Amino acid sequence: KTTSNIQRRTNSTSVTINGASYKTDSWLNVPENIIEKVPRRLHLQKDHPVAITRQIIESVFPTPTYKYHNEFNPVVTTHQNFDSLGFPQDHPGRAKSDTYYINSNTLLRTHTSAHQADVFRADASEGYLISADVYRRDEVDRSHYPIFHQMEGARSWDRAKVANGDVAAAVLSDLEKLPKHNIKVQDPNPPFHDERNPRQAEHHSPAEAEALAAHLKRSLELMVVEIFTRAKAAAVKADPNFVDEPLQVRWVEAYFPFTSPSWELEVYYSGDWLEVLGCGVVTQDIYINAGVPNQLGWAFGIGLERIAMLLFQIPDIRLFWSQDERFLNQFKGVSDNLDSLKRFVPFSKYPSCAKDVSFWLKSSSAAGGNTKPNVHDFHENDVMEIVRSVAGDVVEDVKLVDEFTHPKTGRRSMCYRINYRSLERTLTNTETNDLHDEVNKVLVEKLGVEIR
Ligand code: FA5
Ligand code: MG
Repeated sequence: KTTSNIQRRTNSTSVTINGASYKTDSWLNVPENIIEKVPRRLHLQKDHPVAITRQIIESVFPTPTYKYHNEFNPVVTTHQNFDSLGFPQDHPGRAKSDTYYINSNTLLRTHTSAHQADVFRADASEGYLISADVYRRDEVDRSHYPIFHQMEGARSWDRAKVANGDVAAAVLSDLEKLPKHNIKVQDPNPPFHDERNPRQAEHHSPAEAEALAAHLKRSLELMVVEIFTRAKAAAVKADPNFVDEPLQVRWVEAYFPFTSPSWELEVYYSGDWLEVLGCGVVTQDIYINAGVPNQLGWAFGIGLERIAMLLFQIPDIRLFWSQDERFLNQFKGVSDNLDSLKRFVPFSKYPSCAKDVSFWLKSSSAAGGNTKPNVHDFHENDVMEIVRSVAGDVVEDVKLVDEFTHPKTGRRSMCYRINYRSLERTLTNTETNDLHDEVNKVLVEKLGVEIR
């Protein structure tokens, strides 16, 4: 059981998103509170920190080499989001517990990579940036929200167009034209591990793969330098005595079905390594299937909120959705003058109120026969979504605080702690109690649990 019908009229057979109507079926699991937010498109709202972050990254990947696509429809097919990128049929990302489906083959994109193949096919240009809202069922805390924004970038070279067909030389010559930087970079040594993160030997010579990787890494390092230079300028404006630690980045091997080799870029930030993006050399089958087999290149995907939180020192991801002037006014004018960027000054923090809910899970084969009390058809993301659907943006986080299985009956019990706190005002006791009662009620209705 998933919580597919939260706050939805049970007889509806279609949903309307951005003015278009889509047929639904039993796969529908997008709650109303998500559908309502689809038209917001924060990456396009002038002076919004997500849009400002997009503009700063765009400035590092200039036109005409890179074309910008910022208005792609968030409703895509399972083919676009998964199949075209080589996701195996049993990949966990396809599960209803992780992804918002409208029907069995239509969903809200989980990443901007959903548009990769289409853009390669439609327009054999040198490069692109795609910025867009993306949707994932996930945990609830200050850095996770079911809608966030990504930017995807790619740079391709065409064998038929480069001098002497020598792609490696062309890529290295483009690399020479990029600015240099002097930050500290840690890279895997040796740089390639073909046994676990292979170059595509059937399609690319080692020299080509090395040149593409070098161009990719320098391009993305330059982006991080730009962001952190602006973050530092904002910090100095807030405190003239601000002293920063020298910027350090590292490349970590990663896996994506649509790139090989693949890496993640991490930045050392207030005592910890923070993952900021995923990237790699584009799997050649994607170009081949898109009808541009002569092209080869690299791609990356970055989370815009994660960067914006660093840049502006925004402490809670819910703030991006705030319509409160005390939030929005702080960024006025920055879209037209990126140098005027300042740190966010938090307005007063309102009190929080933590409440626990404990319940017994339902055993899954209730209807007759073969009861297996230890098998539970339960996914934590369902709890997260019920809390978000009932209480909206006044939930700060939801954490599992206790879990046990009864030794005799085999029944499983869970206890979650829900932290209620508005970013905009003080909640009354009655209001918090009412919300919590409603959460309890909906947990029982939708998940069939028994409150303890
Ligand atoms: C992807 O989504 C890949 N499509 C990225 C990619 C593109 C790889 C092109 C290769 C080529 P991933 O799920 O790791 O990968 O997300 C990419 C980035 O999005 C992360 O590095 C992070 O910055 C951001 N991100 C991911 N999940 C969240 C989240 N729940 N909240 C905020 N930001 C997130
Ligand atoms: Mg990742």
